[in-house]
Amino acid sequence: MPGYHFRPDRNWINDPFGFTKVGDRYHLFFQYNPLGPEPGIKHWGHAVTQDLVRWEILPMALSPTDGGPDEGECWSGSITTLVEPPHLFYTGVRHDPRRGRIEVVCLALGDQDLRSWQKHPDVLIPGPPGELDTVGFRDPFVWRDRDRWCLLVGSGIRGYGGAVLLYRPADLQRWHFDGVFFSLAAGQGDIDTGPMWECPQFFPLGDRHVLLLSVDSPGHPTLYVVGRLDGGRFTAERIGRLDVGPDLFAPASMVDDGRPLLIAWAREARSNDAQIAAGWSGVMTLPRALALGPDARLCSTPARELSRLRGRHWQAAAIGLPSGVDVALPVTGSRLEVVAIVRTGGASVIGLRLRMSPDGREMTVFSVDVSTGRVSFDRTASSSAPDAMRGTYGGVDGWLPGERIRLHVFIDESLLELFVDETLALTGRVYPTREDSLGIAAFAVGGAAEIEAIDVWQVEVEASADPRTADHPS
Ligand code: DQQ
Repeated sequence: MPGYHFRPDRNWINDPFGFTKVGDRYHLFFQYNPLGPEPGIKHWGHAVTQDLVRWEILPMALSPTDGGPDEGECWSGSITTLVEPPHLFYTGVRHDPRRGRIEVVCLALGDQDLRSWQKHPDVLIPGPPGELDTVGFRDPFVWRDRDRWCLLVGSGIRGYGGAVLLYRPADLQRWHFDGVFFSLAAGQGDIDTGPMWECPQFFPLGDRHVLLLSVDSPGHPTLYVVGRLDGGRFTAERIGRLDVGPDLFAPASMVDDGRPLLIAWAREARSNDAQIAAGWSGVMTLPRALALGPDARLCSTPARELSRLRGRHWQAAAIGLPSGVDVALPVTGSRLEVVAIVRTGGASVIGLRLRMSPDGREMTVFSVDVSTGRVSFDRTASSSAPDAMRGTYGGVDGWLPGERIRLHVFIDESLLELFVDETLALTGRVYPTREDSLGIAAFAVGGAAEIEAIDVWQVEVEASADPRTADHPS
């Protein structure tokens, strides 16, 4: 079980949203099934933190109402505290025997602590605009462009590809469709942009804007689009993968004093039965800071607040990595932070083996191809459990290594978060079965490399993170 990442200690969570700061407290809402570790019926969970490290779970914010437009489930949405009272926009879901799933935009009004919410009696937006043949209509994201309010809704155009729909208000309780904000034809280019986009997020960054999209396709990639906002339309300059690993989805963003932050859902990569046996499913990534890199690339780094988790420390310098040899580090653990500066020398690939058993039968391999900048995550041998997902994942995002590569790794039991050169991020879940799958080794292939400097910290969960889990009334 992850120790220093945020999650309730039981039941199911997915999609964070409504990431916002009020006074000195950050709030995070999330999809929560209080009845068990399966998707079930989604409610809105609620948690707060002052330091982005220790979270306190508060009573649930929203539950379905019998006979209401959300009688099926309360799906994802967003919150604004720029008005009084705070407004919460969410997806009301119900199931109609003839029409199937019906998704509408609903509203609730909150108190100053964002703890209790009164549902607005009317449906705000009863469905997608009649003039479009859409696939899906959910996850309203509210934002203000100077003095103009906007609501983005995740959707897709049948036979074409993903689309974000724009709504404008007469007032915050009456919205009209104002056109397609952004869309892309599916099946073009190298990136899977899919048929429908969930959980749009939008924020300014420097002189650009950033749109985050969670693609509703089997590989469920999460994309960033950096571009320019012109009136009611958004034009892309660069599209990339927000995270090149297999398990990050539905990020929630906020701008904290000019610093864009995100937290995302780290999905499970094991069977439903294994999740039920564990008693919990889903976990949130660590908070990440986002910045614009060269050529409008979106760069991810762990939020600086995470250094508070650092406990026992080991460091070393000038560790040679002969080609084809695993160099085991004299430090082990299932909750670690590692920062390594690797001089690539003559190597064609450098990497780390993580959560490795002494006999090497269980291990996860994280590597960087020095000439192409491709980052790979190989979990073929991560677990001997038959129901843990295997495979090799990864990607490139136009990043090319220089002479040195900075690897920054957070290991938290089954959750690995990897950052390369303060640019690329990769999130993956692994489920080693052996208690001694705790080792780390470094390697180089195709020529020798060197770890110029390395720091490893044990992450001190008890001392630093104290996630109190209150009972969720249902
Ligand atoms: N999860 C929610 C939807 C959203 C999806 C349902 C993304 O609102 O589109 O739990 O993971």
